[in-house]
Amino acid sequence: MKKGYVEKLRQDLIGLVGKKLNPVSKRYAYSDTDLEVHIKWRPLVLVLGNYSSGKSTLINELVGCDVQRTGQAPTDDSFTVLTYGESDREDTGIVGEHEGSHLFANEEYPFSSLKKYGQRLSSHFAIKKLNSPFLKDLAIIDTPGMLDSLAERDRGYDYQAVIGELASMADLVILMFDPHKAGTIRETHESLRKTLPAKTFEDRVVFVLNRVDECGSMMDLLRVYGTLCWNLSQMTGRKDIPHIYLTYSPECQSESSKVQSYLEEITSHRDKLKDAIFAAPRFRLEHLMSYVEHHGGRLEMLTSALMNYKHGKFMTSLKWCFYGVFAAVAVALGLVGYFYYQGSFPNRTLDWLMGPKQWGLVGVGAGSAYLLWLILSVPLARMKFHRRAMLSIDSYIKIQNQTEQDTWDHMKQMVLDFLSKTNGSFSGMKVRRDHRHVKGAIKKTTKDLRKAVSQLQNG
Ligand SMILES: Nc1nc2c(ncn2[C@@H]2O[C@H](COP(=O)(O)OP(=O)(O)OP(=O)(O)O)[C@@H](O)[C@H]2O)c(=O)[nH]1
Ligand SMILES: [Mg+2]
Repeated sequence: MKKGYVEKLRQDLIGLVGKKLNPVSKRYAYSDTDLEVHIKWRPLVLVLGNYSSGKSTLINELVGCDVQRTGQAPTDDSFTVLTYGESDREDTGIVGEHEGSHLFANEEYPFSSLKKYGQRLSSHFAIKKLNSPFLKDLAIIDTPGMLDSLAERDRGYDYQAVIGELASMADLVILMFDPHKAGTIRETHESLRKTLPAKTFEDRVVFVLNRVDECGSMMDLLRVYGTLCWNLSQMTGRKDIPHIYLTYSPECQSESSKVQSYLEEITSHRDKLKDAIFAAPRFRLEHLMSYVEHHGGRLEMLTSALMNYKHGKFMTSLKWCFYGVFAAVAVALGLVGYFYYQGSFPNRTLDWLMGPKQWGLVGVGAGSAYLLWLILSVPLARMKFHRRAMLSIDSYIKIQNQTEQDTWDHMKQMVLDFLSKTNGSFSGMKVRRDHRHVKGAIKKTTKDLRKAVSQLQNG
């Protein structure tokens, strides 16, 4: 019943994103793929970490068979998506396998946006279908181990950007370290920070210090743990330390560490980590909510900046139309004065008012002056406004906190691109309508999902 309820909610939400957010996203070139693509597939767990930190070993343990290669040196330079596949086989094993190009082209999967990273990535991306019961409710992605930043550049595709995109689709991100390299992932952390919604970052990212059996003693473990904490606080700029799971693989545990008593205290961490991974599908609703809030919030800011631009432009035009009235009145007065001194205006008031020829001339003179003013000055003023707005676009949006500042930093270039592409000529009414749609979608999602989440929590 719970499953059906969550599934229906999920479908409703995907429909809402497709109907309300997607057209807006496409119109302003916010995303080149449909927004709902990222949320329509199954719950996802992304495993990241240094090379040889034990990512593949953990995954093999979870799925119950040796599906991923493991080894001491950097072993795996590919992304592998492991998902469920039906089979009559009794034992757990691979029942289907495809290359990246198949995955990126197939609409069933959420990875089409990765196509833009080119052939190098697609030849280093694969999907394996396994008949493992663990994968019935979620898919898990094994990633190439992180290298130092110099070596990262040789991969032939933007590794950090790919990590960012995958992380934004994932319901849970496991960040794995090992005692030998406790904290060499500053860039990855930065790309996660940039792509994951700030509000859910803490819930979604799980830190793991793996291979702790290799520490040798409690003192060494404390030293490594301290180094990792220090590095994390340097990366996050925060003094509070996130929860870190201290784990090791019982299968790979070295003989010498089996007699070490310090490991007894932490044997339960491996199971707790597995429980957290098993629970990933439960984060799906929160993830969907934050997904809509995150992208909706960005689109709301984009449309709001464009609305403010349009308003500023309208006010500038109005101001110059109004100045034109002065110009017309000045011309009219000039003509009246001219005729008066020429003596062509009769002195008597009544005749003066009745003199159609002069009035006609004054009217036509003032009207033409007004038209000429409009033709010359208003477009010039609008052009000047556009140029100035492009330089001072920051003033078109009100920023109240750091989160809004981050959102704006991300959206600013998109606003500028749209303005320069359209040269500032776009329908203000359409932007206002889009803004309303986005706000409506966010409101409905948060209301429906908050209710659903609290109902589910209360059983
Ligand atoms: N002692 C010990 N060895 C481990 C543990 N986990 C993994 N290993 C070993 O460490 C080596 C690297 O493990 P992998 O699972 O291949 O590591 P990885 O993170 O997938 O490495 P890359 O794919 O190269 O990024 C292998 O030889 C494993 O047997 C552990 O908890 N303790
Ligand atoms: Mg591996």
